[in-house]
Amino acid sequence: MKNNSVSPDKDFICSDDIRHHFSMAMSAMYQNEVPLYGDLVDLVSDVNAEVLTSHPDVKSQLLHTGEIERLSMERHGAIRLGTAAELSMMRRLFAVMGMYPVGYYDLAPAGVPVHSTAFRALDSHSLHKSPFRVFTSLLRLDLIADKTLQQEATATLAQRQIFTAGVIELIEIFEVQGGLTAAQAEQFVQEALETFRWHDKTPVAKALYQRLLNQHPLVADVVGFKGPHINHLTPRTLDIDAVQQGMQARGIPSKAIIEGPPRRACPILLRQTSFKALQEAVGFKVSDTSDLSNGGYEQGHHTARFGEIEQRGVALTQKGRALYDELLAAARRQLGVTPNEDNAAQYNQILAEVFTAFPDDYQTLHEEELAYFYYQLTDSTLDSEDGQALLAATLSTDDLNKVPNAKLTALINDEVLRIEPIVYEDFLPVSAAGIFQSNLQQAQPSQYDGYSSQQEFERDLGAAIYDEVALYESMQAQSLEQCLSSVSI
Ligand code: OOG
Ligand code: NI
Repeated sequence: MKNNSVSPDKDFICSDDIRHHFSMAMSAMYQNEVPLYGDLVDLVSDVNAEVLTSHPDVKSQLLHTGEIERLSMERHGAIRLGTAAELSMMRRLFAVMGMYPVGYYDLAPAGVPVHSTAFRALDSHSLHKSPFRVFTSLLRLDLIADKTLQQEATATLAQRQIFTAGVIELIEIFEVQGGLTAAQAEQFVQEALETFRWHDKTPVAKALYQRLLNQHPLVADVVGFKGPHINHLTPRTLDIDAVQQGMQARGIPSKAIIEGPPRRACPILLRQTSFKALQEAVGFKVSDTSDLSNGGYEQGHHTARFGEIEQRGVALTQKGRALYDELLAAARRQLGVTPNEDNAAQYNQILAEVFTAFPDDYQTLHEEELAYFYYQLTDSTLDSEDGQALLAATLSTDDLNKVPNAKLTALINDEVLRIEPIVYEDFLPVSAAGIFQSNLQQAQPSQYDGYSSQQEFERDLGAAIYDEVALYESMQAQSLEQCLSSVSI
């Protein structure tokens, strides 16, 4: 490739734009591969249009936060990787698109032998330009009890190359130049897409696949394939219950339980549901190379890819999150077993009752410091010098990262400031485990005891993971700073 010597300046395409193009290309590819996903996107867009018409409050909130424009864009996908080298190169690939690892999720305690992070944009501006994110899991082969199989899996993974030579070259150019030109960016999107493509021919024999499957379906899904096919893409809805009903009405086989908190007036964190994984035909490599009657492959099937929908709510502070975790655990304890199809109605009822302990209006969530908010000037403050003077005088002596909540509450009550929820951009480990499990076709161990560590994950990743709470905190503080800097006093 030429252009190695382009100087780092205006000729480069913004990473946000590369991410946007990539997410559109990925969506088109997945729609082609899994047509049911396209039906889901249509259903979600109908439901969202209906909510925006019937709930002007929701519409005005999304206008104020800037989310309205990104609503129809893709939200998240998920992949599963096999080795530290794959994870580290994937981090470098996502960095080209302005996506960085945020949050650490250990799923082993929930019986899923992976640990994960989510690659996403970090600040509001970039998130609004393209909120695309990818939940990325690393398989933990160390949790495989059968040591012979563990070695075979390791050897199989060592032979695959999930990145094209072209994408690696472009990643290196990006790192040296500090950006990609338009032509390079376009080529990058095409080459990067190859990594996420579905392959209907496996590099392993059926017998090995079956042994991997018996160990855990996830092990087969990673080790048995040429690359980390995107396993779902998830649009964002404003009313997940309506989409769940819509799926059932259209005969789309949905998951019985919506993961996460119950339905509320003021949504918190993340609610998710999915349609079940498809059984897809795949050709397994025949080990007997003398039989090439079918091109060296024998027919079989694999179950992995599905569709998911999410509804996002306000991000919680550590205090809010602790309350969420406590209430979710209490609801599950009360149910006594893992929520499933047979106890869905009972679980939903318990969940709703238990969560009455979580305040359900934004004022109280703010006053009790349970959630994060953008501070914005009210229309009357924008029009009045008095309001602006009051704001400037009240906050003049404060460190904007640590303004006492009571002061801000007073400004809100005086209608100098208004609050708008900062949307939760991340994932939830219990929900993620539920999504994984509902899409695996056979029973698995209920938990792994092996220890997991963020440090080990970061070592494999080759970088530190961003702490999501710190990111929300700084978004909140920045919004206050913006209020102050935009007053003309
Ligand atoms: C990831 C499952 C988790 C979510 O939205 O919580 C996830 C996977 O199945 O690979 O995507
Ligand atoms: Ni997902």
